[in-house]
Amino acid sequence: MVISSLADSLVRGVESVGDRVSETFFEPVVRLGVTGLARSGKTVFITSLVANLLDRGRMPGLVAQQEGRINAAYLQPQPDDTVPRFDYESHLSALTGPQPYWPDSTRAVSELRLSFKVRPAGLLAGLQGPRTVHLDIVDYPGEWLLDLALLDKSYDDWSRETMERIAQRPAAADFLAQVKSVDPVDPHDEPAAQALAQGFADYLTAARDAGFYDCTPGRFLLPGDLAGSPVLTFAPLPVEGASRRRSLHREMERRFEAYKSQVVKPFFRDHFARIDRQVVLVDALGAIHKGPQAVEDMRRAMGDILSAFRPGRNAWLSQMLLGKRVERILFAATKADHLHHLQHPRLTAIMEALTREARDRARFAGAETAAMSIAALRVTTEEIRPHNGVELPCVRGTLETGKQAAFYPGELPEDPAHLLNPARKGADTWLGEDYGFMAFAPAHLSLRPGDGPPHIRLDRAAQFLIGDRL
Ligand SMILES: Nc1nc2c(ncn2[C@@H]2O[C@H](COP(=O)(O)OP(=O)(O)OP(=O)(O)O)[C@@H](O)[C@H]2O)c(=O)[nH]1
Ligand SMILES: [Mg+2]
Repeated sequence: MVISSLADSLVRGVESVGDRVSETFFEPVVRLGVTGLARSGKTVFITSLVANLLDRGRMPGLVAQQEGRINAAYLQPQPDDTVPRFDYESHLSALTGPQPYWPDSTRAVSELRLSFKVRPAGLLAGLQGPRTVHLDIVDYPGEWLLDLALLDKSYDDWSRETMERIAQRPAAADFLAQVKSVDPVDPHDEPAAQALAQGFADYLTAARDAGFYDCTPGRFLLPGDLAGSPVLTFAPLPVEGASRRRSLHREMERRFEAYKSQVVKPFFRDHFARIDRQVVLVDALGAIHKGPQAVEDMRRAMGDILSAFRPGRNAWLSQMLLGKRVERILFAATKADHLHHLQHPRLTAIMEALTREARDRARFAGAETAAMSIAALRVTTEEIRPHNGVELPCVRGTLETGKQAAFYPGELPEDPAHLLNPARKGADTWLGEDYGFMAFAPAHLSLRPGDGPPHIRLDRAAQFLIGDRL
């Protein structure tokens, strides 16, 4: 334990020296982490952000662009040879091709380097030539951050807590029956272990589909190339009294520990620890549409996710970070093009309230935070439609079927407490108001030269995240 933490800090130490050396050559690197829970909009966000940074016609809110100081932006080979490259070209052609469609789910970490040639601002403007700034964008699933909490837990604590939490969930019934049918102190038997792990993974998948966000260990849902390996072949298995050597319980415990040291820690060490700026994408509208329980569950998951940004929360992580911290965190409610802009301030207020606790702590820890409502790819237009004598602010877009439809999603409350309080109190449905959600397809685009894809406030998001470094 001591040796491995020591080695971790050494690696970070060496890396920071490397970072500093490249900074002295005036090529600063900004590492931007993009995360969020499944389907929150990470892939679309990165694709549209990069496209709009390459062709900046729709980025007036980015100050360096407004001041005409960005001479060029171009994609470059990324610095990390073992991380998959973010497949920008395929995702962009999905979104902007002749028959546009939403990109497939991506279930692993990936990276892309975008470099800028910028002229300095202010007093230095006339004295220095253009300099190069590298932006490394790292896409990773928010579920992986939830795993940080596992590091502090023993296998038995984790098993007990998990079983308590899922005891009443219909989606867990099969798995709970399965656990009852095995004796944890029986000798380890691989098929039995595999069946339990599969049962647990099936429960997690069903729970996520039912709108629960507390679905850890994160890699069970997103196994990637770890699928089928022993680090993912375990499940919670509470034991009464002492565990025996070579028992099923003992082997599960060993694998849980392996998951922590060989899956969770490397992610935090190799990716998380190096992030300077972070955007956390939240599909708040999707949760509101699913109902109060989904909103409450999302609020809690956000709190857990964000505790990773609170130095000191975890001893191992603080030691590895060596005082380095994320400098800015943006909480962005995505897919705001489902709402008429008149409702955007309300969505932002809900976003702020959803993450209030967590943001207060992050701010306390020295990071600057902001909340925004954005659409990385705007696929709707706005219109006001009369309905029963009132004018409803609607949005119009193309459905998956190719048909056009106008849609009124319901009126979000001015005071976010009207949503968050019933959610906190365990209400089953929203009183009085129904919040609809319509799946619009991306529209066929014909872009003017120099323009990126249409968006809402992506330029302001970019300004907050990286504007000061350009
Ligand atoms: N209208 C609208 N829909 C969006 C936008 N961004 C994302 N979506 C919708 O949200 C879905 C998920 O977006 P992705 O970018 O694939 O989300 P992700 O977080 O990468 O998802 P995973 O890779 O599955 O974790 C898309 O398929 C779209 O249906 C947006 O800006 N506007
Ligand atoms: Mg994705």
